[in-house]
Amino acid sequence: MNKTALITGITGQDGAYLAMFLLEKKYRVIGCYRRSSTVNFWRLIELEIFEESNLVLVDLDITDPMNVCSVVRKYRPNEIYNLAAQSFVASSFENPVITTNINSLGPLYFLEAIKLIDKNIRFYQASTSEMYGKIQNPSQDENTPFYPRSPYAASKLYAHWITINYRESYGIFAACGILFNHESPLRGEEFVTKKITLAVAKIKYGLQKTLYLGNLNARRDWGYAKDYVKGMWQILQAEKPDNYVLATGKNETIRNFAVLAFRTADMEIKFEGDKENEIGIDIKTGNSVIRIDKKHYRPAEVDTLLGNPKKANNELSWKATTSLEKLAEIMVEYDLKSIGT
Ligand code: NAP
Ligand code: G4F
Repeated sequence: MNKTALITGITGQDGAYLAMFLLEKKYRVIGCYRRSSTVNFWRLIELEIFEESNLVLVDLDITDPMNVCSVVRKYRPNEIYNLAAQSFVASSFENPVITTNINSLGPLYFLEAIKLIDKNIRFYQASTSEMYGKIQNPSQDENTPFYPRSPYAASKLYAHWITINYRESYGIFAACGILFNHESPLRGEEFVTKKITLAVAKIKYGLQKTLYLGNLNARRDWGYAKDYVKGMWQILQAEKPDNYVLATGKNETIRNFAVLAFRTADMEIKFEGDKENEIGIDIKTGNSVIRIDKKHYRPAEVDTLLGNPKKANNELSWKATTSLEKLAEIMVEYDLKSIGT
């Protein structure tokens, strides 16, 4: 019989790609979304899976424990992927309580539901490299100590440890993927890569003059979301539940990602000036296309992240397959096409 997977956060970047991946594997997918006044299924439509008969869309706000329990009881999935979150780090400084309610208590409600309803249900928790925060080792793996630097990271750290605790206390197959940044054309527009690639397309078509960014020196280990959702599935197919880092093992600055993205659209950028006076200049036109706006600085920054995916490579045969240059190209080409039509 085909397996059933329940995905929370189906309207988000990863939820949409994971649903597509699992539907291709012939799963029945219970896609959970929270009701809003505006319909929010554009990613599912974009991936052409919205009309799939094996995709069942279910109204579920993960901050409601009764709602969580009744959905788990009704659909009795084989696997649950908890991807729902308030996932924007900057917002978590403004909304720490709602961030914690969603990111920390949401997974706890699922773990309790599994404990009470069916301990055979496998559970995936979307842990994050943000938990390493002020890094305690130049490259981070499953044994690197955590040092969260935002309410978001702290909320995810609770979820990470409570998942491990339910695994150890009740023998539940509860696993954590510690994923480093992963991006795609379907990335939310507030995240820096998508903000950059969208601006590149708008500047190219004369619809925007300047892109305002925050800290250009931050470094991230960026991969392609499509590679990472496969890793989530592999983590739940392992023999035993565990924690796995998924990352590329390379990192780059925000500044250099911007250079790569503009280059894809035939614009060479040079940087001049320092700190908040730094500007990115389009060499051909002389226009200042990048400027700093201090409002994008965070109260506490995660300066650099660099993942070591060795364990996932060795035990799951998982590997990130998309270079940053290719990722920038995929994203810019998508945005050029969507802005140009
Ligand atoms: P995303 O695009 O921001 O999607 C988040 C999803 O969570 C959206 O579908 C959102 O629904 C849903 N959600 C938020 N609050 C909810 C609630 N109370 N009840 C039900 N659903 C709720 O995030 P993503 O990039 O796909 O990331 C997926 C997960 O991986 C998140 O948990 C994130 O923290 C984690 N993660 C992401 C990365 C990354 O680089 N992308 C790295 C490590 C970990 P709406 O559409 O209604 O807002
Ligand atoms: O793209 P970001 O907002 O992603 P961030 O904070 O790394 O978080 C993302 O990845 C995490 C995994 O490590 C996930 F857990 C989390 O859910 C999310 O998906 O910012 C990346 C960096 C930061 O250092 C930020 O300060 O870019 C810097 N940055 C510079 N200018 C900017 C901007 N970030 C944003 N969003 N907007 C800017 O204008």
